This record gives sequence, structure tokens and C-alpha cells, in this order.
Amino acid sequence: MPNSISRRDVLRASAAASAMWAFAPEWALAQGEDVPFTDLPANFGQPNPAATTRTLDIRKIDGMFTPKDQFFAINHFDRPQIDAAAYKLKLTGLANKPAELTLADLKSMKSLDFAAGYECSGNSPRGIQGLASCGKFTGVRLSDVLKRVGVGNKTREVVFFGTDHGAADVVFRQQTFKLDQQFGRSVPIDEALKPEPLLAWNLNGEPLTREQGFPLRLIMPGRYGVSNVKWLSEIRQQQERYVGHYQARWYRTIRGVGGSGKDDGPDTQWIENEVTHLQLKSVIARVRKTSGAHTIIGFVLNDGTPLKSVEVQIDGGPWQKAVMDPANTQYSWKLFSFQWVGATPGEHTIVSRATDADGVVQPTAAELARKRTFLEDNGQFPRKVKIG
Ligand SMILES: Nc1nc2c(c(=O)[nH]1)N[C@H]1C(S)=C(S)[C@@H](COP(=O)(O)O)O[C@H]1N2
Ligand SMILES: [Mo]
Repeated sequence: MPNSISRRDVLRASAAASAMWAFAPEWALAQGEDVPFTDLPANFGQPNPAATTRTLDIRKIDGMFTPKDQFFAINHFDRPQIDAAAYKLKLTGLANKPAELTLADLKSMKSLDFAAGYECSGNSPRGIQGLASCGKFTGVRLSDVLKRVGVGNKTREVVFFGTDHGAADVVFRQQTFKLDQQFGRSVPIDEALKPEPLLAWNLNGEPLTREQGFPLRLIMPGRYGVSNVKWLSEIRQQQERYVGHYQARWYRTIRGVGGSGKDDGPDTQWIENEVTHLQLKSVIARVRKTSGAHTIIGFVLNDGTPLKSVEVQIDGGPWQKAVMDPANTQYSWKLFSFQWVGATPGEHTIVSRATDADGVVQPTAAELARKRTFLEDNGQFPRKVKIG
């Protein structure tokens, strides 16, 4: 019976399938029950139609890609409504051949799909880590577009502007100006020419939504969300560093290092940095009751450095290794699961921590105490759940 499937084949296929799904079979089978978190704010998950930003309810994560209507969104100004037919991307500054490219021009170039997971640098336990998502973006390599217009021999910085703008305070010594600011971000030319950065027009196989930057946005894999400029209008090559509002002032972190140790004494050095690459973070997102165990599911975000481990700790016990999803890629979020056997009824505290191949360990909240500003909060996030 060469064309029929033997029982052995069936067993082999189901073994392969269960190996594949060893990660989280209950999702695929739509079985299991969510175990409630008891650490959620009272109004958590209530829809807020007035909000122009959107938070992902991470308890709903059920696979690699966040659906477009759940994908988190952060907008500093109104979300521009752009006519795709009239749209032009300006390539300016030190480009050898400055140009204006239509969407059709870009789409006629070699395109690719790219899995990118990222979070807003303001993502934290306050919003139950909901300013994070992962999408499959389709677009053209930024490096191909830069080469098409030529990289000027003095270009050191590439600045990306969105169509959106609005009034913002600009402080200069004792003066504060209320000036119209365009949303702008920059990266060094070396990073712009890497193979990963993408000018994307699709999210999960469909045109970007208005929220996510229709018709074209930048995706800078391994960086915080703020680098992923939406409603892209202009890419400017320049020699000088770009110190615009959203590059050098709004998105920066101030922390104390050195000195007498923990306390900010007279010897403390204050380090200020721009918000750029994702700091290593893991988050427990969901707990499912499965047959004979509980499955803890979460995600890791980082700058693309390979991971050494993700571990889970229950009620202050030993750290135990979680299993990574085989579908993870270098710049996706990295999903993990942990089989929690023998959970007893009642409330428990569960926490995860990630370690990368360079030996960087996700810090505890206490270890971040000397960070004065709230961005880049990648601290371990203990969760409380109630087993029924
Ligand atoms: N043009 C423009 N791009 C932008 C922003 C913005 O306000 N305007 N917000 C940034 C910030 S702070 C974040 S966290 C991400 C969020 O991307 P998302 O809305 O696709 O989730 O977009 C970034 N790109
Ligand atoms: Mo952000």
C-alpha cells in the first residue's frame, strides 16, 4: 500500500508534530484554560476608544505574530492619513543622487519578509508590558535604497523623518521655545547599511494600518520601537550628528554608576545615553492549565545577540530552564515556555530571567534602582497567579 499511510507513519507524524508543538501544544489545539493573574490593575484590559495609543494584552499572545488590530501603537502626534498614490519618499542631504521615490519605485526593487519584535522604551510592569509586539514586515532593504541614491563620502548619519509633527518644548539654557517639531530619528551610517534594516509597507502580509505607519515605515531590528519611524517622509544623509528632540532629548536614560556603590553619593558618575538598542528583557505573559501541568509562556526581546538561557523561578525556588520556540528568529521576539509540574492551589509568584551569549543577565528591579528616568526598564518582572 505505497500510497496509503501506515499506522507507523501516523505515529511518526504525530511524534514529529508533538515534538514541534512541545513548545505549546495547547495553543494549537485551542485547549487548556488560562490561569488568572492577580497582579493586574482593576481596569486592566478595558477598551479605551479615546486612546490614540494601543496596548497589547499580553495574555492573548498565541503565536509569533501579533494581529494588526492588537499590535501596540505609540504616536507622539496625530496619525497622518496619507494618500498612497501621491506618496513620495524624499532622499536628501549628502546622497550622491537625491531622489523622490514612489511606492511603486520601492516595490519594484527586491523585497523580503522580516520578523521583527520590539517594544517601546517606556514599556514596563506599569502597563503589564503591553507596549510590545512582533510582526512579519515586508519591504525593501534600507541599504539597497541608500545605494540606489548613493552614499555621500561624508555621510556619517542617516536621519529619518515622519510626516507627523507638532508643538514641543525645546529648552536652550534659560529659554524654552514652543517649536513645531517633526518626528525624526537617526542611526549611524554603518548601522543603516547593515542587511537587516527595512523600509516596510506590509505587516503580516497586508498593507500597514494607519496606526502602524501607512504607507511606509522604517524597521530597525534590535532597536527600541522609537527607531522604527512611521509615515516616513524623508531620509537625509548628513555628516553631523542629529540631535533632534526625539533623538537626543526625549528618549534618553540617566543612571548613576560607580562611586560608593548603591547610593548616589558625591562620587556617583551620571551617565546619559540615547535610547537605541533593546536591553535584554524577558516577560511572563500567560499561564495555561494543561493536562497534568501548567504551561508558562512568555517572550524575550533583545538586540539580536544569541541567548544563552531563559529561566523561570517559582516562589523563590531554583531557576529552571525554559524551552525556546523553534520558530524564533534573531530579531523576532523569542517565545519561551516552561512546564510547571505540581503547582498547588493558591497564589504563587513566578518570574523569568534571560541571559545572553555575552553573559549579560536581565537585571532585577533592585539592580536598576540607580536609573533615574523610567525608559529602558528591562528589570525582571515577578508575576502573581492563582491556581484554582
Ligand atoms: N513618525 C512616527 N514614528 C514613530 C512614532 C511617532 O510618534 N511618529 N512613535 C515611535 C515610538 S515611540 C514607538 S514605541 C514605535 C511604536 O511602533 P508601533 O506603533 O508600530 O507599535 O513607533 C515609533 N515611530
Ligand atoms: Mo516608544
